[in-house]
Amino acid sequence: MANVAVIGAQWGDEGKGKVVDWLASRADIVVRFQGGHNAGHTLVVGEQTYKLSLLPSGVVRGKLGIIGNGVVLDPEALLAEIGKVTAQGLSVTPENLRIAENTPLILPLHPALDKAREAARGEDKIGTTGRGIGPAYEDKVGRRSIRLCDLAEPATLSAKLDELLLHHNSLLRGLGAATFEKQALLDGLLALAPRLLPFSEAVWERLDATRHNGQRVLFEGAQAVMLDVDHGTYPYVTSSNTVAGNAAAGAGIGPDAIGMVLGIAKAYTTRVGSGPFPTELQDEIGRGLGERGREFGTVTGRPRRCGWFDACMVRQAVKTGGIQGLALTKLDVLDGLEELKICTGYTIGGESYRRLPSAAGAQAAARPVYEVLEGWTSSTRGARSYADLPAAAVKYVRRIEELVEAPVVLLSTSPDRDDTITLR
Ligand code: 2SA
Ligand code: MG
Repeated sequence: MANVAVIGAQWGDEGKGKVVDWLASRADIVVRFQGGHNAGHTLVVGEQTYKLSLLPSGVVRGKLGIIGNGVVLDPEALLAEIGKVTAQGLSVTPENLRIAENTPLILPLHPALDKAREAARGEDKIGTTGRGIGPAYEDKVGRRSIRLCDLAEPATLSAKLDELLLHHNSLLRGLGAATFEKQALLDGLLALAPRLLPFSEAVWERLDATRHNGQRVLFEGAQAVMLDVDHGTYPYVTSSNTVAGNAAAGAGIGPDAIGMVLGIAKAYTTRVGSGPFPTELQDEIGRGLGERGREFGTVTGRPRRCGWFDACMVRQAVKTGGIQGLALTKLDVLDGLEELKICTGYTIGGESYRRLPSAAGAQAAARPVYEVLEGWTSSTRGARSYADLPAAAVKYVRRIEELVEAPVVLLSTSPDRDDTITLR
């Protein structure tokens, strides 16, 4: 089996955690290549539920986990998460977790700036997770980041902190937020250094070795294509590239190392945070989807907005994200609905569109064009073969394939890893 990259095809929370876990059993190394502890991947293994934010999902299955340079890493959050899963019986050590030495760090000033900015935006807030993700990526592109490797060089660290604080304290002051002292930050980082540096290495060498040693790599995406900083519903996006194209850059290996790109899509649509959502349902049906699907943010606990499946948007995510096959999750949440709608395009100011245009005004004005399909009354929950599905459910899946122009290769019918149907 070729190396696989798994990415979200909607606005996140499509069930990547389960699918990555399912695929992890067939891989040797699981790599996170973007995002940070804004991600929330839920894995159900027997009686245990693991909620991972930063750790590559493979750690649950005893695989080597790699945090790539494309991630922004909050050291405190990492150590807290390691503590949490250790209490659940897992072991995370430098033996099974490696972190790219050139990974930019999230410092306490990043969430402070993230939150101060969101407060200043008021009604127009992005609805970020408040984890400092955006400000940390700004510093990376602005060439100011403190990176993991800097923890080994106190003199470099000290000079870089001066530059960082010059930038951040003036921003924080402007927003009326508390500023940061250099010495406290420096002391904090130097205290963390001995706990973090044992994980640090040039992970590109290890990844390069997989080209010869037969080890299989799984690239684990976080968030989703419609939250991509270029291809998503900008500015209501996260600050990294979530498309499969970034799996290579965010890990430190050539794009040819990615053999197959699997997109994950929910059988309906959800979104957490602000921004356009053409198929959103603010009625009983939408509330029902949220209840049956238990749609609450893994990291922040925020209720997710719910709506019909948007095939127009997923088709766009397939094209821009590089998705070759789809895993469709949570089909069972649609059980019992009399009829189902699928969005096939939009009307914007009286004109028909088969794509979501980039301009924010047009996105906000997009009204869905629906195709209506028959629902099913029997339960699909826990179905393990195509033959177990009602005919209307099969029709629904087939229609999605046609509209998004990608085959559905996996169907997930419950959070349990075994309740997965392989279609091709
Ligand atoms: P940020 O914090 O800068 O990345 O926020 C920017 C936008 O990206 C969205 N975003 C997410 N959307 C869905 N799931 C995410 N992860 C958690 C989860 C979210 C949670 O898996 O449940 O617990 O609330 C995630 N991370 C970022 C965010 O909502 C903003 O729209
Ligand atoms: Mg999630």
